[in-house]
Amino acid sequence: MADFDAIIIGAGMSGMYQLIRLRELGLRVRVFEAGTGVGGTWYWNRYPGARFDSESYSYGFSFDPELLQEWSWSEHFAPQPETLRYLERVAGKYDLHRDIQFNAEVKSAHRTGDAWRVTLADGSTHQARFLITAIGPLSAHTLPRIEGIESFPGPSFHTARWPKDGIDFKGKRVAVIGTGATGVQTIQEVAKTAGHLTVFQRTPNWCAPLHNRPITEAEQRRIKADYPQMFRRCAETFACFIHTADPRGTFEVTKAEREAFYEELYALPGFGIWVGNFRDSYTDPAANAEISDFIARKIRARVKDPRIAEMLIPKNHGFGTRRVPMETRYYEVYNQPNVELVDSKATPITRITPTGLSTTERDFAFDIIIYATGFDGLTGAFDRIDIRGRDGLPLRQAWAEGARTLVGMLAEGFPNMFMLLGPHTALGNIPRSIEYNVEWVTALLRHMQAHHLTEAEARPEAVAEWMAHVMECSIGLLSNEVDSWFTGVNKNVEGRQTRVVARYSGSAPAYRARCDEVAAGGYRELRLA
Ligand code: NA7
Repeated sequence: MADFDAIIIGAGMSGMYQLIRLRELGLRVRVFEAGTGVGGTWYWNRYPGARFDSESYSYGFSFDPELLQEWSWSEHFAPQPETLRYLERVAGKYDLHRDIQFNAEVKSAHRTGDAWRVTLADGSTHQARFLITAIGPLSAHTLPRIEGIESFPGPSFHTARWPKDGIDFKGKRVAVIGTGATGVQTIQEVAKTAGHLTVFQRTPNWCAPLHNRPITEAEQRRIKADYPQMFRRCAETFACFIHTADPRGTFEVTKAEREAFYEELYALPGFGIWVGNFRDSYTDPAANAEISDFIARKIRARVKDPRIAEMLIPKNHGFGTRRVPMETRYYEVYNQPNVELVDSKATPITRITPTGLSTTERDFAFDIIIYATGFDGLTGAFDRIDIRGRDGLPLRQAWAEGARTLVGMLAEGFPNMFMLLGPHTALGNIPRSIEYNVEWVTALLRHMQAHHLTEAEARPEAVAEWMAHVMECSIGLLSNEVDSWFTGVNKNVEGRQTRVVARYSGSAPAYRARCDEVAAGGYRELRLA
């Protein structure tokens, strides 16, 4: 059995950065990664049209000033291949590959004595004092629970398992199932070349324009000169984006001013329309109705067929209460003669067939089927590994009634297990949270080294207090009243049918302040031995 000081599961951005930091502590580290390369989300999600919705320069790593100057993003919202190249470049620069084992899917991680024993799909076993999960909040992809999926002989893929060689849609009959952020990006790209595209939409989402464009040379110089200020701003905003809520309430301005502000936001690149809106947009139903009505009017103006426009306007939730897919001419796709929209709520898909699929209404013939059906969010990736803590306690059992954590990074009963993007950490512009969490875990390990401590575990009373805070933060959010991965719902997964408080919805600065407080107080919330 191989021995390490720390095992990291996953070589996405969090696993990569954690490896860099743990090396600095002089630890012997091994990263196990199921894929054949680094990049995590950006390794797996190669579907057509995959790209950032965060401004590229606000998304990259901030810890290496030299890298910031060396790397030039080509677009304001970079496409997936560029992001993957960027992460491969980081891996090359820091020679990360020598500590990463690829094609290494972790099947189980058991706390045995004072070590974590990790077993891979190939049956090999490895152990380490520390276990760090870098498995991502949106990595456990889910196919729909529809009979006959195996019977379709043509190319058919979940968007998060897209083939490296890509797929040619030219002249093909293509189905896309799902209209979340991924489906929207996929649809607008596939529609460009497909002979015929049929979109199966169960729930429409409120989408807003991304306004992507290339970064000019002058902008590039400005971006590079401005990095320290830009990252400082991301550290101050609610969700680590460059955008943050407008301090005004929706009804504190006149109707004309409100309309002008919405127009301004709609014309702005990126998430401004979502996270830069009036402060009460997602807590006050009347305020939410205003912005929802504005976006509905935009959809009606952009989609020629009024019947299709109504199908695309959400009726069961307001704007921004689910993840807002960002789009580039998405609505105009439905004006194309080669594109058809099917209401999968009215006429659900009943079966995938050898020639396509059937709904309650009719049979469809396809050459290619694309499943843009999302992920078992936040805790799904944990469920897929048999994790057992002290006294053989399965994590699935400990979290049967919902995840319980201390600052999202530790769990009672699971000593020396640190979760980089566990449930109840601040998310938003995720790399900003990754960097913070990696540095917090690294500081804890440094503290343990300095004090000759070998074991850290969350105290039950500290977990209870943190969970009470998590619950408190979620009170009054309109997003609580909607099914989505925000509320832990995935209709394709057993046990994920009802809404729970699945995520931390306080501000990132408040989250970090609490974590800083734990560190500054000498980790009293942890049992250290
Ligand atoms: P999402 O946002 O969870 O979207 C999944 C989509 O798939 C959504 O439209 C679902 O409809 C649809 N879906 C799932 N199962 C079915 C079945 N059986 N029939 C029809 N339609 C179905 O996942 P994404 O990948 O788009 O985005 C996830 C996150 O990744 C995103 O928030 C970004 O942060 C990046 P539903 O809404 O459940 O009715």
